[in-house]
Amino acid sequence: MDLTAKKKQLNDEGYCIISDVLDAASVTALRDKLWAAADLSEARGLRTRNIGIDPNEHNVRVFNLIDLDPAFIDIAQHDLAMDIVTHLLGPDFLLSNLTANIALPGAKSMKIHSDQGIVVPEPWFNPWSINIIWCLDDIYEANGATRFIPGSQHYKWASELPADAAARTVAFEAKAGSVIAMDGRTWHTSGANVTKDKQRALLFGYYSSAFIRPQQNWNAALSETTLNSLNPQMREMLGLGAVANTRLGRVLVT
Ligand SMILES: O=C(O)CCC(=O)C(=O)O
Repeated sequence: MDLTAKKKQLNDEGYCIISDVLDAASVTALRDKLWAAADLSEARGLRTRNIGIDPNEHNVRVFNLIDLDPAFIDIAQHDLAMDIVTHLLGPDFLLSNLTANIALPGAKSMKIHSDQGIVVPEPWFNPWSINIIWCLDDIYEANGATRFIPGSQHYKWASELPADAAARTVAFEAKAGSVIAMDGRTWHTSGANVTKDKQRALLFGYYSSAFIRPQQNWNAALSETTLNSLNPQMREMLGLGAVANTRLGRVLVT
């Protein structure tokens, strides 16, 4: 696999797909841990269904995964993820969150959006955020694969979104164990799962440039156990240290 070519595709087309990052056993283990994490989240009082961003209860949303199982801390700082995120955003970035969306049969599309548009006001001239999407199932149109508008990473204003945006979306296709890297400016949505019995589980590692306040302050909800387990890279990526805004720092000292 030519990672250089994949990174170029991410630059040129707003996404790339890298296959065979996780082997089958790891995918199965992560899927099991994800369902256990969903149960733990519910037990802690953080709902996983009907949370207001999906049209019905057939999407299972699990937030703050790094506080639910250490396996997700490893995923959040996986070498491949770090490499691709650094490629697009540069070295100064934060992990906003690691979440999951399991689209069960009957799940329908959410509203089309760009993730960068949620955290940075328009116009959007640069990639300042990225989603690293981990496929825990094969994903394809019928089981509700994420849909995106090709070329939409170039939209600078929300007004550039075409009236027929939904019709222009294309479903990603990837095997379980793949990673999809998606420029935060790419407009996208979850697909409808029209299968009878196929699930679609995806993990979303959302990273943004360090000067952007993350979408939600999940760090404030990390347990003592999780906090004590974090390595220096993870602590830095979560913005837990008393460090300067490094991008600004570089401007001042160079
Ligand atoms: O689940 C998906 O396919 C997309 C989810 C998404 O875009 C979101 O939660 O913001």
